Amino acid sequence: MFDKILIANRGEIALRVLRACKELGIATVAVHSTADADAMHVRLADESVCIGPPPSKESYLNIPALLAACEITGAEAVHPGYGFLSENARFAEILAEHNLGFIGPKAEHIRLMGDKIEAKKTARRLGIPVVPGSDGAVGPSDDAMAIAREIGFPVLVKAAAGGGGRGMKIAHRPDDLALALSTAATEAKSAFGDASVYLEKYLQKPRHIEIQVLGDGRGGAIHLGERDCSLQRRHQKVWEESPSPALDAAARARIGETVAKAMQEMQYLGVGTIEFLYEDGEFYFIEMNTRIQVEHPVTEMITGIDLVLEQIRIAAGGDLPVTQDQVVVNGHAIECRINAENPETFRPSPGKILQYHPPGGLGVRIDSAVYQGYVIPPYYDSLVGKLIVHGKTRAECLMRLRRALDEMVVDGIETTLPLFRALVRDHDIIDGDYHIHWLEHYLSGKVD
Ligand code: MV4
Repeated sequence: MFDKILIANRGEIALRVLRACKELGIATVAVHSTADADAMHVRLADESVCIGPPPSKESYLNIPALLAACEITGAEAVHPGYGFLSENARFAEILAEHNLGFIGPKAEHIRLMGDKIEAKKTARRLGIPVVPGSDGAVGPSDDAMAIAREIGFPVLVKAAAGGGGRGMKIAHRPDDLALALSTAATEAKSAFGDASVYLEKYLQKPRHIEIQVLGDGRGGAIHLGERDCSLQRRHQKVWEESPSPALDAAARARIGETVAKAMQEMQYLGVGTIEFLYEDGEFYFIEMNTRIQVEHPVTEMITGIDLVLEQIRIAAGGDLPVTQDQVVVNGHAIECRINAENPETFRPSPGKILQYHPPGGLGVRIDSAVYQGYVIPPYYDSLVGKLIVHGKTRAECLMRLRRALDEMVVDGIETTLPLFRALVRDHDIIDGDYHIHWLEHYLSGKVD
């Protein structure tokens, strides 16, 4: 096991990693920008190193500064959290070249899944169901129209280097295809420096369902059920829950087994998430995330497995904590991402938190790094904290969530708490009847 870990992140996830290290008896090194000198992760870590000015590029993404911080403190491994360098294959390699551990997957798997076309090819090869589409990039010599007609309209043009919804264009009819292709390619070139695009059948009202996996890197891998992340705004998840209200035990077992088998075959190491669109009882692979995700607590609450702690154990060469047979899904969990934003316009609202009272009680968890008097800086994401609630059933979970949301106080800044207080009383939400476009329709006042 590692003796000392450097946490290359900030905010709630830095604190989350710190907690796992503390439980494992591992010393911690926090790094921070000058804007984060008063941050909670800095206060709670055993040591801290200032790595640069506020902009992420000069601090949390500054690889030489992070290597220097490891060198000064004698940290043996780096936990990247999510975002920042967490899916940077080159960073993982550089750490290895300096005899430092990377708490994450093998660099080759990070790189493979970063290329959406290669990821999809790999998924198909491993028996994971994919969205019908072009087999790879659509080049100038390909007859894109013939491929599109074969798939059937509407088709979606996606950037190979994309992900997170950037560089996607819908062609509803054959007449739209030429423009969709050229716009997507131009946008992809300027956003990612790679103009390659591919075609997929456009699914109209799917759900976003993702499967959590854990692999030992030696052919052992298990799945920990799904999370339904369909409630999103502009590709930002807002509410995540597990189990999905749309799945039955048979569908869950079928996709889980398929994914676990695929991860065994590729000898995946660490935590990962396979994202699917789910429509009319069928799963369609879209992407794989090779990091710990923001919404990981939802899975922790229903399985009792500490994903960050296991991630560290596995990175140090340890075994999986349980066999697939020992994974038991217990009850229901919902996470609300509470942001420092206006609840209607979603304009960021950084500033000083004047009053802070997190809710408590049975089944209520808060993952946050804020405190009364803390000033949310304007440079980073606007996550104030995650409220995660557990119950024996979805109904009990909703009941507790309603109560916890009413109890929570964050004053001095605007937050999205009022949105959640409305959502938790909405009939479609109570019925679990929503899809990936539901929230945007709701926010524009036209729920169908
Ligand atoms: C799609 C799709 C419909 N059909 N692919 C958006 C982000 C990227 N990860 C994949 N995305 C989508 N891919 C096909 N073939 C619709 C979306 C999509 C979406 C997916 C998940 C959650 C929210 C979304 C919002 C808009 C579009």
